[in-house]
Amino acid sequence: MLLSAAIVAFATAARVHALWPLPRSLSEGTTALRLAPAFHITLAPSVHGAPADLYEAILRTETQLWTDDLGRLVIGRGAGDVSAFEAAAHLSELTLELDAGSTVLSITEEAQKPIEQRNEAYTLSVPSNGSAATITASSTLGLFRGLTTFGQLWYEYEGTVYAVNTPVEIEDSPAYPYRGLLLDTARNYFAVSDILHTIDAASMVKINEFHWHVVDSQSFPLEVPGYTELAAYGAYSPQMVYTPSDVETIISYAGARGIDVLVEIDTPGHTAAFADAHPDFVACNQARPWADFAAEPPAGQLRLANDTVKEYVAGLFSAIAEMFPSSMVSTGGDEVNTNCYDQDPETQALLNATGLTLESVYDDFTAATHGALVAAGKTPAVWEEMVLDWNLTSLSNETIVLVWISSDDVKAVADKGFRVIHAASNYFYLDCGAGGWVGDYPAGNSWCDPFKTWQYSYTFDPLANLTADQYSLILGGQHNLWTEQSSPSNLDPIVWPRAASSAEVFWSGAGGNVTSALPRLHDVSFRMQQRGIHTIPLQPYWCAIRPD
Ligand code: CP6
Repeated sequence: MLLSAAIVAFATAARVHALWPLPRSLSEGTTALRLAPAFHITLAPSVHGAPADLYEAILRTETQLWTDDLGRLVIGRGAGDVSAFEAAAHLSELTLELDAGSTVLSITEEAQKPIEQRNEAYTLSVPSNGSAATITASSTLGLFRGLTTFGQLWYEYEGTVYAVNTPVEIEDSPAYPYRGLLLDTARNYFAVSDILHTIDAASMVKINEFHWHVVDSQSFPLEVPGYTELAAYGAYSPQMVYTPSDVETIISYAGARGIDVLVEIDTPGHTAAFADAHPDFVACNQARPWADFAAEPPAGQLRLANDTVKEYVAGLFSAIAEMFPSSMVSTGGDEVNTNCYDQDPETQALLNATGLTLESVYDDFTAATHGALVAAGKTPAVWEEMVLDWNLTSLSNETIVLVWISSDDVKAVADKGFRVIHAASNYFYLDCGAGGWVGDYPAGNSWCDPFKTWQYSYTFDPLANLTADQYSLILGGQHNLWTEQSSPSNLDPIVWPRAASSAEVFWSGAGGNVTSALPRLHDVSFRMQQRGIHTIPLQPYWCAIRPD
Protein backbone atom coordinates (compact mmCIF):
# COMPACT_ATOMS: atom_id res chain seq x y z
CA MET A 1 0.00 0.00 0.00
CA LEU A 2 2.74 2.36 0.96
CA LEU A 3 4.61 1.60 -2.27
CA SER A 4 1.68 2.34 -4.54
CA ALA A 5 0.93 5.56 -2.73
CA ALA A 6 4.53 6.57 -3.25
CA ILE A 7 4.42 5.80 -6.95
CA VAL A 8 1.31 7.89 -7.43
CA ALA A 9 2.82 10.79 -5.58
CA PHE A 10 6.10 10.66 -7.48
CA ALA A 11 4.50 10.26 -10.88
CA THR A 12 2.33 13.27 -10.14
CA ALA A 13 5.19 15.33 -8.94
CA ALA A 14 7.45 14.40 -11.82
CA ARG A 15 5.12 16.23 -14.15
CA VAL A 16 5.35 19.51 -12.26
CA HIS A 17 9.10 19.91 -11.92
CA ALA A 18 10.23 23.43 -12.34
CA LEU A 19 13.00 23.29 -14.90
CA TRP A 20 12.87 26.59 -16.80
CA PRO A 21 14.20 27.10 -19.39
CA LEU A 22 13.88 23.48 -20.41
CA PRO A 23 17.34 21.92 -20.88
CA ARG A 24 18.22 21.00 -24.42
CA SER A 25 18.74 17.39 -23.44
CA LEU A 26 17.08 15.90 -20.38
CA SER A 27 16.51 12.40 -19.12
CA GLU A 28 14.80 11.91 -15.80
CA GLY A 29 13.47 9.04 -13.75
CA THR A 30 10.68 8.78 -11.21
CA THR A 31 12.67 7.99 -8.07
CA ALA A 32 12.54 10.35 -5.13
CA LEU A 33 15.72 11.63 -3.58
CA ARG A 34 16.03 13.56 -0.37
CA LEU A 35 18.54 16.23 0.48
CA ALA A 36 20.68 15.20 3.46
CA PRO A 37 20.54 17.77 6.28
CA ALA A 38 24.32 18.12 5.88
CA PHE A 39 24.06 18.57 2.10
CA HIS A 40 26.77 20.79 0.69
CA ILE A 41 28.23 21.85 -2.64
CA THR A 42 31.93 21.22 -3.14
CA LEU A 43 34.53 22.21 -5.72
CA ALA A 44 36.66 19.67 -7.55
CA PRO A 45 40.42 20.42 -7.71
CA SER A 46 39.88 21.62 -11.31
CA VAL A 47 38.14 24.72 -9.89
CA HIS A 48 41.27 25.82 -8.03
CA GLY A 49 41.34 29.44 -7.05
CA ALA A 50 37.59 29.65 -7.48
CA PRO A 51 36.37 33.25 -7.71
CA ALA A 52 34.34 34.88 -4.95
CA ASP A 53 31.20 35.16 -7.09
CA LEU A 54 31.15 31.37 -7.55
CA TYR A 55 31.46 30.82 -3.79
CA GLU A 56 28.61 33.28 -3.25
CA ALA A 57 26.45 31.52 -5.84
CA ILE A 58 27.09 28.22 -4.05
CA LEU A 59 26.08 29.70 -0.71
CA ARG A 60 22.92 31.22 -2.19
CA THR A 61 22.01 27.91 -3.81
CA GLU A 62 22.56 26.01 -0.56
CA THR A 63 20.32 28.46 1.29
CA GLN A 64 17.57 28.55 -1.32
CA LEU A 65 17.33 24.76 -1.39
CA TRP A 66 16.01 24.92 2.17
CA THR A 67 14.00 28.11 1.90
CA ASP A 68 12.11 27.76 -1.42
CA ASP A 69 8.94 26.16 -0.13
CA LEU A 70 7.27 24.52 -3.11
CA GLY A 71 5.99 21.58 -1.10
CA ARG A 72 2.37 22.28 -1.87
CA LEU A 73 2.97 21.38 -5.50
CA VAL A 74 4.03 17.89 -4.51
CA ILE A 75 1.64 17.39 -1.67
CA GLY A 76 -1.05 19.54 -3.25
CA ARG A 77 -4.66 18.92 -2.26
CA GLY A 78 -3.62 15.97 -0.14
CA ALA A 79 -2.69 13.82 -3.14
CA GLY A 80 0.78 12.94 -1.92
CA ASP A 81 2.21 10.98 0.94
CA VAL A 82 4.98 12.72 2.84
CA SER A 83 6.18 9.54 4.50
CA ALA A 84 7.01 8.09 1.08
CA PHE A 85 9.60 10.82 0.52
CA GLU A 86 11.09 10.26 3.91
CA ALA A 87 12.15 6.76 2.85
CA ALA A 88 14.18 8.14 -0.08
CA ALA A 89 17.99 7.98 -0.36
CA HIS A 90 19.86 11.04 0.91
CA LEU A 91 22.01 13.22 -1.32
CA SER A 92 24.81 14.80 0.65
CA GLU A 93 27.03 16.31 -2.01
CA LEU A 94 27.03 18.15 -5.29
CA THR A 95 30.46 18.56 -6.91
CA LEU A 96 31.32 21.30 -9.38
CA GLU A 97 34.00 20.41 -11.85
CA LEU A 98 35.69 22.26 -14.71
CA ASP A 99 36.77 20.39 -17.83
CA ALA A 100 40.51 19.88 -18.17
CA GLY A 101 42.28 22.90 -19.59
CA SER A 102 39.57 25.42 -18.59
CA THR A 103 40.71 28.82 -17.36
CA VAL A 104 39.18 29.83 -14.05
CA LEU A 105 37.66 33.28 -14.45
CA SER A 106 34.88 34.76 -12.34
CA ILE A 107 31.24 34.33 -13.36
CA THR A 108 31.20 38.10 -13.87
CA GLU A 109 34.17 38.06 -16.25
CA GLU A 110 32.64 35.22 -18.23
CA ALA A 111 29.24 36.95 -18.41
CA GLN A 112 30.80 40.19 -19.65
CA LYS A 113 32.74 38.57 -22.46
CA PRO A 114 31.82 39.48 -26.04
CA ILE A 115 28.66 37.65 -26.92
CA GLU A 116 30.25 35.11 -29.28
CA GLN A 117 32.81 34.11 -26.62
CA ARG A 118 30.43 33.31 -23.78
CA ASN A 119 30.26 29.70 -22.74
CA GLU A 120 27.16 28.76 -20.76
CA ALA A 121 27.17 25.01 -21.43
CA TYR A 122 27.09 22.49 -18.59
CA THR A 123 26.14 18.92 -17.76
CA LEU A 124 24.30 17.91 -14.61
CA SER A 125 24.01 14.43 -13.22
CA VAL A 126 21.96 13.48 -10.15
CA PRO A 127 22.03 9.74 -9.38
CA SER A 128 19.07 8.34 -7.47
CA ASN A 129 21.07 6.26 -4.98
CA GLY A 130 22.52 9.14 -2.97
CA SER A 131 26.01 9.16 -4.49
CA ALA A 132 27.34 12.61 -5.31
CA ALA A 133 25.67 14.73 -7.96
CA THR A 134 27.95 16.56 -10.37
CA ILE A 135 27.95 19.59 -12.57
CA THR A 136 30.66 19.87 -15.20
CA ALA A 137 31.37 22.81 -17.50
CA SER A 138 34.29 24.53 -19.13
CA SER A 139 33.57 27.91 -17.52
CA THR A 140 32.38 29.17 -14.15
CA LEU A 141 29.42 30.65 -16.05
CA GLY A 142 28.48 27.16 -17.19
CA LEU A 143 28.80 25.90 -13.59
CA PHE A 144 26.54 28.76 -12.50
CA ARG A 145 23.87 27.86 -15.08
CA GLY A 146 24.09 24.28 -13.84
CA LEU A 147 23.60 25.44 -10.24
CA THR A 148 20.45 27.29 -11.31
CA THR A 149 19.10 24.13 -12.92
CA PHE A 150 20.06 22.00 -9.91
CA GLY A 151 18.13 24.37 -7.64
CA GLN A 152 15.00 23.88 -9.73
CA LEU A 153 14.91 20.13 -9.08
CA TRP A 154 13.99 20.51 -5.41
CA TYR A 155 10.82 20.97 -3.45
CA GLU A 156 10.69 21.75 0.23
CA TYR A 157 7.99 20.54 2.53
CA GLU A 158 8.02 21.16 6.26
CA GLY A 159 11.78 21.19 6.47
CA THR A 160 12.46 18.24 4.17
CA VAL A 161 13.79 18.82 0.68
CA TYR A 162 12.92 16.42 -2.12
CA ALA A 163 13.62 15.86 -5.77
CA VAL A 164 11.02 13.67 -7.37
CA ASN A 165 12.49 12.77 -10.74
CA THR A 166 15.88 11.14 -10.28
CA PRO A 167 18.08 9.93 -11.82
CA VAL A 168 18.52 13.15 -13.79
CA GLU A 169 20.94 13.54 -16.68
CA ILE A 170 21.15 16.93 -18.36
CA GLU A 171 23.30 18.29 -21.15
CA ASP A 172 22.53 21.89 -21.71
CA SER A 173 23.60 25.00 -23.58
CA PRO A 174 21.65 27.96 -24.95
CA ALA A 175 20.19 27.95 -28.44
CA TYR A 176 20.93 31.71 -28.65
CA PRO A 177 23.73 33.64 -26.94
CA TYR A 178 21.60 36.73 -26.10
CA ARG A 179 18.59 36.47 -23.78
CA GLY A 180 17.67 39.87 -22.44
CA LEU A 181 15.28 42.05 -20.55
CA LEU A 182 14.90 45.79 -21.21
CA LEU A 183 14.01 48.18 -18.41
CA ASP A 184 13.41 51.89 -19.00
CA THR A 185 14.40 53.93 -15.93
CA ALA A 186 13.78 57.34 -17.51
CA ARG A 187 10.00 57.59 -17.74
CA ASN A 188 9.61 56.53 -14.14
CA TYR A 189 12.47 56.04 -11.72
CA PHE A 190 13.36 52.71 -10.15
CA ALA A 191 15.49 52.43 -7.04
CA VAL A 192 18.68 50.41 -7.26
CA SER A 193 17.00 47.78 -5.06
CA ASP A 194 14.18 47.38 -7.62
CA ILE A 195 16.75 46.79 -10.32
CA LEU A 196 18.68 44.24 -8.24
CA HIS A 197 15.44 42.47 -7.43
CA THR A 198 14.61 42.30 -11.17
CA ILE A 199 18.10 40.94 -11.89
CA ASP A 200 17.53 38.20 -9.31
CA ALA A 201 14.37 37.11 -11.08
CA ALA A 202 15.98 37.34 -14.53
CA SER A 203 18.87 35.18 -13.42
CA MET A 204 16.46 32.47 -12.25
CA VAL A 205 15.44 31.87 -15.88
CA LYS A 206 18.99 32.21 -17.27
CA ILE A 207 18.50 35.65 -18.83
CA ASN A 208 22.01 36.93 -19.53
CA GLU A 209 21.58 40.56 -20.58
CA PHE A 210 20.08 43.52 -18.74
CA HIS A 211 19.33 46.11 -21.42
CA TRP A 212 19.25 49.28 -19.37
CA HIS A 213 17.40 52.05 -21.20
CA VAL A 214 18.61 54.43 -18.54
CA VAL A 215 17.84 57.90 -19.94
CA ASP A 216 15.28 59.42 -22.28
CA SER A 217 13.51 62.73 -23.00
CA GLN A 218 11.65 62.81 -19.71
CA SER A 219 14.63 62.40 -17.38
CA PHE A 220 18.38 61.79 -17.30
CA PRO A 221 18.99 59.85 -14.09
CA LEU A 222 22.57 58.74 -14.85
CA GLU A 223 25.53 60.54 -13.26
CA VAL A 224 28.34 60.22 -15.79
CA PRO A 225 31.85 61.29 -14.68
CA GLY A 226 32.80 64.43 -16.61
CA TYR A 227 29.17 64.90 -17.68
CA THR A 228 27.53 65.26 -14.29
CA GLU A 229 25.51 68.32 -15.35
CA LEU A 230 23.22 66.05 -17.41
CA ALA A 231 21.85 64.32 -14.30
CA ALA A 232 22.24 67.41 -12.09
CA TYR A 233 19.76 69.25 -14.33
CA GLY A 234 18.01 66.42 -16.13
CA ALA A 235 17.10 63.98 -13.36
CA TYR A 236 13.66 64.15 -11.77
CA SER A 237 15.30 64.95 -8.44
CA PRO A 238 18.72 64.63 -6.79
CA GLN A 239 17.44 61.43 -5.18
CA MET A 240 16.40 59.94 -8.50
CA VAL A 241 19.94 59.54 -9.81
CA TYR A 242 22.16 56.50 -10.40
CA THR A 243 25.62 57.45 -9.13
CA PRO A 244 28.76 55.74 -10.47
CA SER A 245 28.74 53.66 -7.31
CA ASP A 246 25.10 52.63 -7.90
CA VAL A 247 26.05 51.65 -11.43
CA GLU A 248 28.93 49.56 -10.11
CA THR A 249 26.58 47.90 -7.64
CA ILE A 250 24.17 46.98 -10.42
CA ILE A 251 26.89 45.76 -12.78
CA SER A 252 28.58 43.57 -10.19
CA TYR A 253 25.30 42.20 -8.80
CA ALA A 254 24.23 41.31 -12.34
CA GLY A 255 27.64 39.90 -13.28
CA ALA A 256 27.69 37.60 -10.26
CA ARG A 257 24.37 36.26 -11.52
CA GLY A 258 25.56 35.66 -15.07
CA ILE A 259 24.09 38.86 -16.48
CA ASP A 260 25.83 41.52 -18.56
CA VAL A 261 24.60 45.12 -18.59
CA LEU A 262 23.95 46.65 -22.01
CA VAL A 263 23.47 50.34 -21.37
CA GLU A 264 21.60 52.54 -23.81
CA ILE A 265 22.00 56.28 -24.21
CA ASP A 266 19.32 56.89 -26.80
CA THR A 267 20.48 59.45 -29.41
CA PRO A 268 19.86 61.66 -31.32
CA GLY A 269 16.11 61.36 -30.62
CA HIS A 270 14.59 60.90 -27.17
CA THR A 271 17.01 63.51 -25.81
CA ALA A 272 14.94 66.46 -24.57
CA ALA A 273 16.45 65.94 -21.11
CA PHE A 274 19.85 67.10 -22.43
CA ALA A 275 18.29 70.55 -22.77
CA ASP A 276 17.96 70.95 -19.01
CA ALA A 277 21.76 71.27 -18.81
CA HIS A 278 22.49 72.30 -22.40
CA PRO A 279 19.57 74.11 -24.01
CA ASP A 280 21.73 74.97 -27.04
CA PHE A 281 22.28 71.30 -27.85
CA VAL A 282 18.64 70.47 -28.47
CA ALA A 283 16.43 71.18 -31.49
CA CYS A 284 12.64 71.67 -31.16
CA ASN A 285 13.04 71.66 -27.39
CA GLN A 286 9.56 71.43 -25.82
CA ALA A 287 7.98 72.36 -29.19
CA ARG A 288 4.20 72.02 -29.43
CA PRO A 289 2.09 70.29 -30.44
CA TRP A 290 4.60 67.66 -29.36
CA ALA A 291 3.19 65.03 -31.71
CA ASP A 292 4.52 67.04 -34.69
CA PHE A 293 8.06 66.76 -33.36
CA ALA A 294 8.43 63.60 -31.31
CA ALA A 295 6.85 60.27 -30.48
CA GLU A 296 6.26 61.42 -26.92
CA PRO A 297 6.31 64.67 -24.98
CA PRO A 298 8.53 66.52 -24.40
CA ALA A 299 9.89 67.06 -27.93
CA GLY A 300 13.63 67.59 -28.31
CA GLN A 301 16.45 66.02 -30.33
CA LEU A 302 20.20 66.58 -30.38
CA ARG A 303 21.41 69.09 -32.97
CA LEU A 304 23.44 66.57 -34.87
CA ALA A 305 24.62 69.09 -37.49
CA ASN A 306 26.44 71.03 -34.76
CA ASP A 307 30.08 69.94 -34.26
CA THR A 308 30.12 70.96 -30.60
CA VAL A 309 27.13 68.71 -29.94
CA LYS A 310 28.65 65.87 -31.93
CA GLU A 311 31.93 66.03 -30.03
CA TYR A 312 30.16 66.33 -26.70
CA VAL A 313 28.05 63.24 -27.37
CA ALA A 314 31.06 61.29 -28.65
CA GLY A 315 32.85 62.23 -25.40
CA LEU A 316 29.81 61.15 -23.41
CA PHE A 317 29.96 57.72 -25.07
CA SER A 318 33.68 57.46 -24.24
CA ALA A 319 32.80 58.12 -20.59
CA ILE A 320 29.94 55.59 -20.75
CA ALA A 321 32.35 53.03 -22.23
CA GLU A 322 34.55 53.48 -19.15
CA MET A 323 31.64 53.05 -16.75
CA PHE A 324 30.25 49.86 -18.27
CA PRO A 325 32.42 46.76 -18.78
CA SER A 326 30.10 45.14 -21.34
CA SER A 327 31.45 44.71 -24.85
CA MET A 328 28.26 46.36 -26.14
CA VAL A 329 26.76 49.85 -25.77
CA SER A 330 23.54 51.03 -27.43
CA THR A 331 23.43 54.45 -29.06
CA GLY A 332 19.67 54.17 -29.66
CA GLY A 333 18.65 55.73 -32.94
CA ASP A 334 14.92 55.03 -32.80
CA GLU A 335 12.09 57.37 -33.73
CA VAL A 336 14.20 60.25 -35.05
CA ASN A 337 11.73 62.90 -36.15
CA THR A 338 12.71 64.65 -39.39
CA ASN A 339 10.25 67.47 -38.92
CA CYS A 340 12.04 68.48 -35.73
CA TYR A 341 15.19 69.17 -37.75
CA ASP A 342 13.27 70.70 -40.69
CA GLN A 343 11.73 73.23 -38.30
CA ASP A 344 14.93 73.99 -36.39
CA PRO A 345 16.49 77.25 -37.67
CA GLU A 346 19.96 76.37 -36.38
CA THR A 347 20.05 72.94 -38.04
CA GLN A 348 18.73 74.43 -41.28
CA ALA A 349 21.34 77.22 -41.20
CA LEU A 350 24.15 74.68 -40.70
CA LEU A 351 22.87 72.45 -43.49
CA ASN A 352 22.53 75.42 -45.84
CA ALA A 353 25.99 76.74 -44.99
CA THR A 354 27.67 73.38 -45.61
CA GLY A 355 25.42 72.04 -48.35
CA LEU A 356 25.09 68.78 -46.45
CA THR A 357 21.91 66.72 -46.15
CA LEU A 358 20.35 65.68 -42.87
CA GLU A 359 21.21 62.10 -43.74
CA SER A 360 24.89 62.89 -44.20
CA VAL A 361 25.19 64.82 -40.93
CA TYR A 362 23.44 61.91 -39.19
CA ASP A 363 26.08 59.73 -40.77
CA ASP A 364 28.89 61.97 -39.42
CA PHE A 365 27.25 62.07 -36.02
CA THR A 366 27.03 58.26 -35.95
CA ALA A 367 30.62 57.94 -37.15
CA ALA A 368 31.65 60.09 -34.17
CA THR A 369 29.59 58.29 -31.51
CA HIS A 370 30.30 54.81 -32.82
CA GLY A 371 33.93 55.76 -33.42
CA ALA A 372 34.24 56.68 -29.75
CA LEU A 373 32.78 53.31 -28.76
CA VAL A 374 34.91 51.30 -31.15
CA ALA A 375 38.01 53.17 -29.92
CA ALA A 376 37.07 51.98 -26.43
CA GLY A 377 36.74 48.40 -27.68
CA LYS A 378 32.93 48.32 -27.73
CA THR A 379 30.47 47.01 -30.27
CA PRO A 380 27.64 49.49 -30.93
CA ALA A 381 24.01 48.37 -30.77
CA VAL A 382 21.19 50.37 -32.38
CA TRP A 383 17.44 50.25 -32.98
CA GLU A 384 16.26 49.07 -36.38
CA GLU A 385 15.53 52.49 -37.95
CA MET A 386 19.28 53.13 -38.14
CA VAL A 387 19.56 50.47 -40.83
CA LEU A 388 16.08 50.42 -42.35
CA ASP A 389 15.10 54.12 -42.47
CA TRP A 390 18.42 55.89 -42.78
CA ASN A 391 21.00 55.10 -45.35
CA LEU A 392 23.96 55.37 -43.01
CA THR A 393 27.26 54.31 -44.51
CA SER A 394 28.97 54.84 -41.15
CA LEU A 395 27.37 51.75 -39.61
CA SER A 396 29.91 48.96 -39.49
CA ASN A 397 28.85 45.38 -40.17
CA GLU A 398 29.65 44.64 -36.53
CA THR A 399 26.71 46.77 -35.37
CA ILE A 400 24.04 44.82 -33.51
CA VAL A 401 20.49 45.75 -34.49
CA LEU A 402 17.46 45.52 -32.20
CA VAL A 403 14.17 45.12 -34.03
CA TRP A 404 11.25 46.70 -32.17
CA ILE A 405 8.62 47.96 -34.66
CA SER A 406 7.62 44.55 -35.94
CA SER A 407 9.11 41.08 -36.11
CA ASP A 408 8.40 41.33 -39.85
CA ASP A 409 11.37 43.71 -40.09
CA VAL A 410 13.91 41.10 -39.00
CA LYS A 411 14.23 39.72 -42.50
CA ALA A 412 15.15 43.13 -43.97
CA VAL A 413 17.80 43.71 -41.29
CA ALA A 414 19.27 40.25 -41.87
CA ASP A 415 19.22 40.82 -45.63
CA LYS A 416 21.59 43.73 -44.98
CA GLY A 417 23.89 41.35 -43.15
CA PHE A 418 23.46 42.74 -39.62
CA ARG A 419 23.19 40.67 -36.46
CA VAL A 420 19.74 40.91 -34.89
CA ILE A 421 18.17 40.92 -31.45
CA HIS A 422 14.44 40.22 -31.39
CA ALA A 423 12.67 42.87 -29.31
CA ALA A 424 9.58 43.39 -31.43
CA SER A 425 6.54 45.15 -30.01
CA ASN A 426 4.19 42.61 -31.59
CA TYR A 427 5.62 39.83 -29.38
CA PHE A 428 7.88 41.15 -26.66
CA TYR A 429 6.44 44.38 -25.27
CA LEU A 430 5.15 43.88 -21.77
CA ASP A 431 2.76 46.83 -22.00
CA CYS A 432 1.66 49.58 -24.35
CA GLY A 433 4.45 51.72 -23.04
CA ALA A 434 4.06 54.56 -25.49
CA GLY A 435 0.43 55.07 -24.52
CA GLY A 436 -1.09 57.04 -21.72
CA TRP A 437 -1.39 60.41 -23.45
CA VAL A 438 -4.80 62.04 -23.28
CA GLY A 439 -4.98 62.04 -27.07
CA ASP A 440 -4.79 58.27 -27.15
CA TYR A 441 -8.32 58.00 -25.88
CA PRO A 442 -10.37 56.24 -27.18
CA ALA A 443 -8.17 54.84 -29.95
CA GLY A 444 -5.76 53.00 -27.68
CA ASN A 445 -2.31 52.21 -28.95
CA SER A 446 -2.24 50.04 -32.01
CA TRP A 447 1.51 49.39 -31.68
CA CYS A 448 1.21 46.84 -29.00
CA ASP A 449 -2.48 46.21 -28.37
CA PRO A 450 -3.65 43.72 -27.37
CA PHE A 451 -1.96 42.59 -24.16
CA LYS A 452 0.56 39.88 -24.99
CA THR A 453 0.12 36.70 -23.02
CA TRP A 454 3.07 34.48 -22.12
CA GLN A 455 1.63 31.87 -24.49
CA TYR A 456 1.85 34.35 -27.36
CA SER A 457 5.53 35.19 -26.96
CA TYR A 458 6.27 31.58 -26.06
CA THR A 459 5.21 30.41 -29.51
CA PHE A 460 7.43 32.91 -31.34
CA ASP A 461 9.79 31.43 -33.92
CA PRO A 462 13.11 33.36 -33.92
CA LEU A 463 14.07 32.03 -37.36
CA ALA A 464 10.79 32.64 -39.19
CA ASN A 465 11.17 33.94 -42.78
CA LEU A 466 14.95 33.67 -42.73
CA THR A 467 17.19 31.63 -44.99
CA ALA A 468 19.43 29.01 -43.36
CA ASP A 469 22.53 31.11 -43.98
CA GLN A 470 20.93 33.98 -42.01
CA TYR A 471 20.23 31.89 -38.88
CA SER A 472 23.58 32.72 -37.31
CA LEU A 473 22.73 36.45 -37.48
CA ILE A 474 20.02 35.94 -34.86
CA LEU A 475 21.69 36.57 -31.51
CA GLY A 476 18.54 36.09 -29.44
CA GLY A 477 15.86 38.30 -28.02
CA GLN A 478 14.30 40.08 -25.08
CA HIS A 479 11.12 41.24 -23.43
CA ASN A 480 10.90 45.01 -22.97
CA LEU A 481 9.42 47.11 -20.22
CA TRP A 482 8.94 50.73 -21.21
CA THR A 483 7.77 52.58 -18.18
CA GLU A 484 5.44 55.40 -19.18
CA GLN A 485 2.84 53.52 -17.18
CA SER A 486 5.02 51.42 -14.90
CA SER A 487 6.91 52.08 -11.71
CA PRO A 488 8.17 50.04 -8.77
CA SER A 489 4.48 49.56 -7.83
CA ASN A 490 3.74 47.27 -10.74
CA LEU A 491 7.24 46.23 -11.78
CA ASP A 492 7.10 42.59 -10.71
CA PRO A 493 3.59 41.78 -11.88
CA ILE A 494 3.97 43.36 -15.30
CA VAL A 495 7.24 41.53 -15.97
CA TRP A 496 6.88 38.18 -14.21
CA PRO A 497 6.43 35.48 -15.09
CA ARG A 498 5.70 36.64 -18.65
CA ALA A 499 9.32 37.57 -19.41
CA ALA A 500 10.25 33.97 -18.60
CA SER A 501 8.59 32.97 -21.87
CA SER A 502 11.19 34.64 -24.08
CA ALA A 503 13.93 33.44 -21.74
CA GLU A 504 12.91 29.87 -22.59
CA VAL A 505 12.39 30.50 -26.31
CA PHE A 506 15.91 31.89 -26.64
CA TRP A 507 17.54 29.28 -24.41
CA SER A 508 15.71 26.15 -25.52
CA GLY A 509 14.87 27.19 -29.08
CA ALA A 510 11.53 27.41 -30.83
CA GLY A 511 8.90 24.71 -30.75
CA GLY A 512 7.94 24.73 -27.08
CA ASN A 513 4.51 23.40 -26.23
CA VAL A 514 2.33 25.72 -24.14
CA THR A 515 0.39 22.88 -22.56
CA SER A 516 3.43 21.12 -21.18
CA ALA A 517 5.10 24.44 -20.35
CA LEU A 518 2.20 25.63 -18.19
CA PRO A 519 2.82 23.51 -15.07
CA ARG A 520 6.52 24.34 -15.24
CA LEU A 521 5.73 28.03 -15.51
CA HIS A 522 3.46 27.72 -12.48
CA ASP A 523 6.50 26.45 -10.62
CA VAL A 524 8.70 29.28 -11.91
CA SER A 525 6.09 31.69 -10.68
CA PHE A 526 5.82 30.06 -7.24
CA ARG A 527 9.58 29.86 -6.87
CA MET A 528 9.83 33.56 -7.75
CA GLN A 529 7.20 34.30 -5.11
CA GLN A 530 9.29 32.37 -2.61
CA ARG A 531 12.10 34.80 -3.38
CA GLY A 532 9.97 37.92 -3.00
CA ILE A 533 9.06 38.50 -6.66
CA HIS A 534 5.39 39.47 -6.92
CA THR A 535 4.43 37.44 -9.98
CA ILE A 536 0.91 37.39 -11.40
CA PRO A 537 -0.98 34.11 -11.24
CA LEU A 538 -1.33 32.23 -14.51
CA GLN A 539 -4.52 30.50 -13.47
CA PRO A 540 -6.58 29.82 -10.36
CA TYR A 541 -4.41 28.19 -7.69
CA TRP A 542 -6.60 25.10 -8.09
CA CYS A 543 -5.10 24.47 -11.53
CA ALA A 544 -1.53 24.85 -10.30
CA ILE A 545 -1.83 22.20 -7.58
CA ARG A 546 -4.24 19.86 -9.35
CA PRO A 547 -2.78 16.37 -9.19
CA ASP A 548 -3.53 15.28 -12.79
N1 CP6 B 1 10.83 54.83 -25.91
C1 CP6 B 1 11.90 54.69 -26.69
C2 CP6 B 1 9.68 54.17 -26.19
C3 CP6 B 1 9.59 53.33 -27.32
C4 CP6 B 1 10.75 53.21 -28.09
N2 CP6 B 1 11.87 53.90 -27.77
C5 CP6 B 1 8.33 52.66 -27.64
C6 CP6 B 1 7.70 52.83 -28.87
C7 CP6 B 1 6.47 52.24 -29.12
C8 CP6 B 1 5.84 51.50 -28.13
C9 CP6 B 1 6.44 51.33 -26.91
C10 CP6 B 1 7.67 51.91 -26.67
N3 CP6 B 1 8.64 54.35 -25.35
N4 CP6 B 1 13.03 55.35 -26.41
C11 CP6 B 1 10.84 52.32 -29.28
C12 CP6 B 1 12.07 51.50 -29.29
CL1 CP6 B 1 4.32 50.81 -28.41
